[in-house]
Amino acid sequence: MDISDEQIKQYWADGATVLRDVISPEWRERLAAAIERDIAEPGPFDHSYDVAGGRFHGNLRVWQDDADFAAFCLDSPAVEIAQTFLRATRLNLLYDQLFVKEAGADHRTRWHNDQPYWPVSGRDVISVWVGLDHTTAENGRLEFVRGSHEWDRWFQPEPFGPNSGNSAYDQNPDYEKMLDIEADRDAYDIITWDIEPGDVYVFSAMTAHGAPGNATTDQRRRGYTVRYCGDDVFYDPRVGISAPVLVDGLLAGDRLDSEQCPLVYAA
Ligand SMILES: O=C(O)CCC(=O)C(=O)O
Repeated sequence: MDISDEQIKQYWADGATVLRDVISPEWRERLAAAIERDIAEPGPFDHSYDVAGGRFHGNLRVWQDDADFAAFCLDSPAVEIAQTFLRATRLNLLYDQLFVKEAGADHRTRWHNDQPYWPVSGRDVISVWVGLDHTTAENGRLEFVRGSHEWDRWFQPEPFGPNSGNSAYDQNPDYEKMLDIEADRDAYDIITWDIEPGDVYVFSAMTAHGAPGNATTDQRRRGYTVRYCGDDVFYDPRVGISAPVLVDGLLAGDRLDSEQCPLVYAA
């Protein structure tokens, strides 16, 4: 795969970058079909909801119920992307997640950073967000605050919608309240890219990010994110974690290797 040094530098300097046309039509077809299966019959961690204009379909750990999602998480270009950006000698799958904003699902993904929701310590925590549609500001492209992964600010998890799947995150006294970035956008260095099917956003779990709702009447916005952890990551079940991503059987300080977080690459 063609990943340039500039893209790797941008990921580490800015906390996010974009890769063009790295997911083949064959993989996109498999993912698209798997998404329709999950919409028709959602797995157990469904966090979908309806907004006035359209439906948001969200779900996580979908690879555990679907062979095509599993193949993508365990043995697809996503693994190589994560391994390359993290320069990992070992890589675990953390989990995967669907974010489908149907036309009219005009509900913002509010600004947040991910790692406060996840039971992992370390800097080598990365998301590979696969775009399956032409995606612009109108139907919900992702936005990132440049450099925010270096802030070392842990923002208190809050629900994303009326059905977040876990709407009562415990308050962690060491976390701070999320900044109202939307109300003061000019104060932040916000970076974003339109994307086409097969492009991916690659971003750090500490990068503040969000996305507008889908304000179109006729364009879906399907996003499928896979999260991976590299060499410096250990299990760290803090207060405030999203319950579905806790891992049974692991103790604080353990490597993630487990049925839920398999090792997908080892040098
Ligand atoms: O797709 C979205 O709207 C949000 C994605 C996101 O927050 C993530 O992948 O961490």
